Amino acid sequence: AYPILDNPNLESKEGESQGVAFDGSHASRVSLDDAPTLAFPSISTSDFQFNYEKAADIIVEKIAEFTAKLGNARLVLVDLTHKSKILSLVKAKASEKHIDTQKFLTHVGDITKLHSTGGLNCNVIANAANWRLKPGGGGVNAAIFNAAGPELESATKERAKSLSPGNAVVVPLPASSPLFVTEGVTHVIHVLGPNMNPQRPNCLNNDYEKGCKILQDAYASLFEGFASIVR
Ligand code: AR6
Repeated sequence: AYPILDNPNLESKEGESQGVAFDGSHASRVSLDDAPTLAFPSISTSDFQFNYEKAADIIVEKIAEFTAKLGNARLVLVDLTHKSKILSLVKAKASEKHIDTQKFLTHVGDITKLHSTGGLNCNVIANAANWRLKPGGGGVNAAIFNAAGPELESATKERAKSLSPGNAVVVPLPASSPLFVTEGVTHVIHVLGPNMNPQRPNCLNNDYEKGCKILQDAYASLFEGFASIVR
């Protein structure tokens, strides 16, 4: 029911108006009610050292494609601090492209505490995973596996043993997982992006032609995975 999503072919269409800054201070006043919502981190731009400008272009391009087909569902790009370079870049580019502000938001906060500390209801969260789909390794992967408990590790194993760059795997979270109980997260989507860090597996040695293609595929797989849950 939740296959590994491989390079989906997707139509493209742009959204309408500007993306809203959705920081903690506004969270209680802006309601996302019960619309299906995917919160996702910027894939590959921290430990995997992918260029911010190029990543921001790809994020906005893929959001423009998908907001048009998501019905009332919403996408939220999350990062830990207000100083996040990728959040500022994506906000600016989303505004230039007139992305629909009802369908795409940015949010400053911990992706594992969106409901409890951010007042934001997101039923699906994405993880910037490693190819082994293992806990640890730092970054958002360590945070999500820690917050979700061993339930996520076993549920992940049932779906896939590994992931190749540019792909995503949808994992339904057991109702006993702390992330389900406290945050209302029902699915985690693991995504593997392109790696530009020579200390990590499958380093692309600055080959941005390949890297951009893989990052586009990664977001397409992620958003297609989310769409498969919403449908
Ligand atoms: N909440 C929200 N955003 C976060 C959080 C959090 N708790 N933690 C980090 N970020 P990274 P990558 C942001 O390095 O570059 C792992 O070790 C962070 O600021 O987690 O794809 C895996 O095992 C950045 O914007 O992922 C892989 O081996 C974004 O999440 C490798 O690192 C992604 O940063 C993946 O590297």
